[in-house]
Amino acid sequence: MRSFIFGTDWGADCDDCVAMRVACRAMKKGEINILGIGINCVKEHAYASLKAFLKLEGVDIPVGIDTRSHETDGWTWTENYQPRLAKLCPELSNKDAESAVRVYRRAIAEASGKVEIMEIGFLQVLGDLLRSEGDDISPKTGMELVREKVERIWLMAGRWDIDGGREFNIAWTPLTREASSYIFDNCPVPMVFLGWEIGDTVITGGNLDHEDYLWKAMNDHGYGEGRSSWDPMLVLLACIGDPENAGYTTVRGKASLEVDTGKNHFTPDPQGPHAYVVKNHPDSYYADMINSLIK
Ligand SMILES: [Ca+2]
Repeated sequence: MRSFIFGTDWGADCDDCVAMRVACRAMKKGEINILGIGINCVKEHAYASLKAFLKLEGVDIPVGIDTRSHETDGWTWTENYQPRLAKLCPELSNKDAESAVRVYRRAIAEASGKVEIMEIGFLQVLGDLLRSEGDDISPKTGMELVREKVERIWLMAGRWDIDGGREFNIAWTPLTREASSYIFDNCPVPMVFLGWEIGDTVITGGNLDHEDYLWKAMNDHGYGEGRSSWDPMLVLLACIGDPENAGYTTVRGKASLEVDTGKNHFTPDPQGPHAYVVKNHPDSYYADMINSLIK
């Protein structure tokens, strides 16, 4: 079975909740294993609300957080769906969470085989992982662990339909801009990007029963009618594991990012370490698939 580490800016938007359900359902069906989750956007109830969501989904996965991630460019961090979920785990707070980098290092070091990473949020935890030194978990550096054990990284990141696009996950905060640029230039394993332009017009979640806690989370965030599917499309692509089978064509090359502006660029190259996906089907094809998986 394929094993994953899963990064999320849980709380920044509600498509992460839809994506989390797609991932949890795949895990419950025995299609994938999720070894650890890292939250790279930390609000007051981040840890408790995600642990509650996982409990409701019927899975138990180690969760770490990045305590620096509140340092942003004037973002108003509203709580939206987290307080309602956090009430289900009142004994938990962010102080109970380990650092996301430690969760990742342990998951990779202890994995019996290869690991893949799916990321639907900011990239500073992945950057910190790559630059981590040996510790009590493993004498190996993060770069060594990733090179030896990580097979591929799947990212909802970038805007690839226009040169110089700026996309939230890699452009919004100084932390993620610096980390994204570093990762694009130094990550030793292949990366597959699902860009902003792919999921924006694919709307999912509006079909859910109004008693479903996933629908309540989406409604708390202001999207009871459904939300763009940036993150669930990335998770579904990663779970299927083959872009062609998931309904995409890929463009190979090398991604780069301007640290000061957050503008992304892509140089096509058939041998490049990166690829972004392009849709082969109308939006309804992907929306129907996700809506049936989360129902
Ligand atoms: Ca996200």
